[in-house]
Amino acid sequence: MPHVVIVGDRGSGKTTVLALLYAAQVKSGATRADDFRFHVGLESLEEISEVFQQLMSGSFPDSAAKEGISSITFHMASRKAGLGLLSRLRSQGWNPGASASLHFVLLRNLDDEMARYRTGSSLANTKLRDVLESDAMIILVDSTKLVASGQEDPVAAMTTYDAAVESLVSAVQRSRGRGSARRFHPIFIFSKFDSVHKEALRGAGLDGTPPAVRETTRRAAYARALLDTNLKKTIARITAREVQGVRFGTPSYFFSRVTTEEATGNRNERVRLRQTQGGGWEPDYSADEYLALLESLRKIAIEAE
Ligand SMILES: Nc1nc2c(ncn2[C@@H]2O[C@H](COP(=O)(O)OP(=O)(O)OP(=O)(O)O)[C@@H](O)[C@H]2O)c(=O)[nH]1
Ligand SMILES: [Mg+2]
Repeated sequence: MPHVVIVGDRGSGKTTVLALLYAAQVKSGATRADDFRFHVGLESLEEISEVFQQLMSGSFPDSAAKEGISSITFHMASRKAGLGLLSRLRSQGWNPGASASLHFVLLRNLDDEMARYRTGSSLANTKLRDVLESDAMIILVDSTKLVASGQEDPVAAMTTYDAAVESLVSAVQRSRGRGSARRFHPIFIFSKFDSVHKEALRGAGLDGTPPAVRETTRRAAYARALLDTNLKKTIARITAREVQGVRFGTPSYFFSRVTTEEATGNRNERVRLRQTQGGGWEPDYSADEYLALLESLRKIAIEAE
């Protein structure tokens, strides 16, 4: 089964992103019931349902749930697969070529893990092989930590994180044989983009709204304007194509936003809910981004299988 490694600093929004990815699958399953279905592997069902329910009741994942998820499996199936009406008529059923499973491995405390890795011991609490053999890496970028060019702080969390991600990517490169046919897909998710500092955007000459999912080129330029300053080493590593024979897929970029209601008195910051077309409720989040992310994950899974 293909593996996706999710890396992110402590508190960078990993659990929230997973819960929103789950929410997007629920949405996708509900609105395209005929074409799409998914389920979560039994071993992670309870944990993901819990954080999902917390979001649905307006809260961010609580610290009890936070400790839970270190790996999760999503199974996705589609009847469409872009194969057109003919094949649909022919098969009249679920298209095996369009079903995909993905195993996600979460790496927290990346800095500690990499320090341990460099001293020769295996990545703590994780299946080292899953990480090194992964097909894709989701690199979480905590948008609240982004700074403008010239404002970089050599001891800031983002700088440390950049070095840790870069060394993880190069560990993946080293572990692959020369000329390995499998592609490795870097995926950047800007978490908490609703709370990005205006100065970071202004400093990069960007406005507050990233170009739409379909505008691939403009969108990449927008993301790179932020990453070239904030994740220099990682970007340099990933754009040095085919180093040691590893083929990198074109990086993709997604922006995760949640509408929040400010903390008041004894109440924590809340996630705003909105009504869905069907009359139900869902968190007010960047659903388009997540549906696009799901689609690209599905493609990666199919390519890898
Ligand atoms: N405004 C805003 N805040 C967010 C968002 N996502 C996460 N947060 C905040 O960041 C905190 C941590 O989010 P989590 O999803 O628990 O982060 P994590 O990376 O799983 O944290 P650990 O598992 O403790 O490392 C939340 O409690 C929220 O306060 C977001 O999209 N927008
Ligand atoms: Mg967490």
